[in-house]
Amino acid sequence: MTIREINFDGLIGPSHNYAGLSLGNLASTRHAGDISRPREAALQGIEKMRANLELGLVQGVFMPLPRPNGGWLRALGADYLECNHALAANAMSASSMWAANAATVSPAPDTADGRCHLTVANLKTMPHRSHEWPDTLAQLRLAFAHEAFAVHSPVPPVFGDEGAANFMRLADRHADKGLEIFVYGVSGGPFPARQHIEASRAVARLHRLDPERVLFVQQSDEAISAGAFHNDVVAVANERTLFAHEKAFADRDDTISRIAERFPGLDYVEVADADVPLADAISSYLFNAQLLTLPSGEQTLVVPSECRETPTVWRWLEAHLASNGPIRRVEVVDVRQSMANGGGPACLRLRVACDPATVDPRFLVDQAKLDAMAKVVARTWPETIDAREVQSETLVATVTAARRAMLDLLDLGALDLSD
Ligand code: SUG
Repeated sequence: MTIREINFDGLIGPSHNYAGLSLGNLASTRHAGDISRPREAALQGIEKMRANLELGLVQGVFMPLPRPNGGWLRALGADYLECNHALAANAMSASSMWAANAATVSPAPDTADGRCHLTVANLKTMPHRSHEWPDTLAQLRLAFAHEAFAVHSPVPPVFGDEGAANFMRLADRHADKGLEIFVYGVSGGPFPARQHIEASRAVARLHRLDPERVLFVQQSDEAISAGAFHNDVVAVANERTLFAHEKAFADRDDTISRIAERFPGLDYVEVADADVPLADAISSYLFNAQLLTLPSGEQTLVVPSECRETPTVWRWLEAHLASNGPIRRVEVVDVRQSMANGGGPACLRLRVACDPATVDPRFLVDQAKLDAMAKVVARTWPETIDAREVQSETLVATVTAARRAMLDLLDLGALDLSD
């Protein structure tokens, strides 16, 4: 068995729009009511997948979920075209594109039964995200049907769970036994703390992790209040490297020493607030980057273009590269359409370290498949959506047909069960 890290990107769905649904996510609030460009958004996401393939990495994809979510509205006794606008916006959101929130993943080397465990996130804090999980679960059960995986239902929605966005794993190599770090929030000042420690503990139990190789660490209230609604907005880990902002964790010194004690090989790269103020880190999404190990063994950081436009951030990156630090390269990707809703390169992907041969091949991509997907997007995804006018029969028909065309292309009609 050859374990490799696979990044599964959520294909940006045809209903992508700016409804301003996420309190505490500053970009979502700032862009509420803007006109979105779903076609351009999805093509940007596809280009990001292409760039990862070009780096010699294995790349996967998840399909957009059925929108509007008619089943969810029916359970609320509502009809999409007639219900109030807020409900309709929640039913139409394309938020499953942010696949880092799909599930928490514990690779096989970490678990007692040697299987790779995935627990779907309940996403209960935000109404528009709380109804993603049944369709996400169906998709994960299909993609990871092999006996090498155990796919769990979400933890009960008394405790909020936002999946891998609040989770980090340290290991010498992806294929080695790792230290799994669950990051929870307690308070976010005016904003909700979305990840509850009890949800994280439940996931660790369900995944049959060795308690000696698990840590629960608290996100700083200051970071959440400043707009870091998920930990992956202020920290990212890859193999031995932990790359974080000075203000990412509550009680920084204690947190870092607990991590270093459990994982002595730690390579900690910290960005001081004096060099990159928290506000710049959050607006540029410096830490919402993909920190990837290339086939050469070197690490590259895939950052959004906003990093190049933020002088403190770009200066820091140039200085780090010149200093021979653990990040050897920086790649810049344009995911502006997703960024305007608070979703950077790391939000758009779920990392699963596993043997690619055990994954349903329909969920793996190569350049030819991406070419074909881009053609379907260009032909069927709406060019623009005005979030104030989503209750339109024509839009529903367009969005439904576009998703169906993509499922047909990838032979994934099995995902078209709900409406
Ligand atoms: O949950 N935005 C998402 C962004 C998720 C980012 N994911 C990670 N950090 N891993 C959220 O806040 C905005 C939707 C809107 O306003 O229309 C939204 O849901």
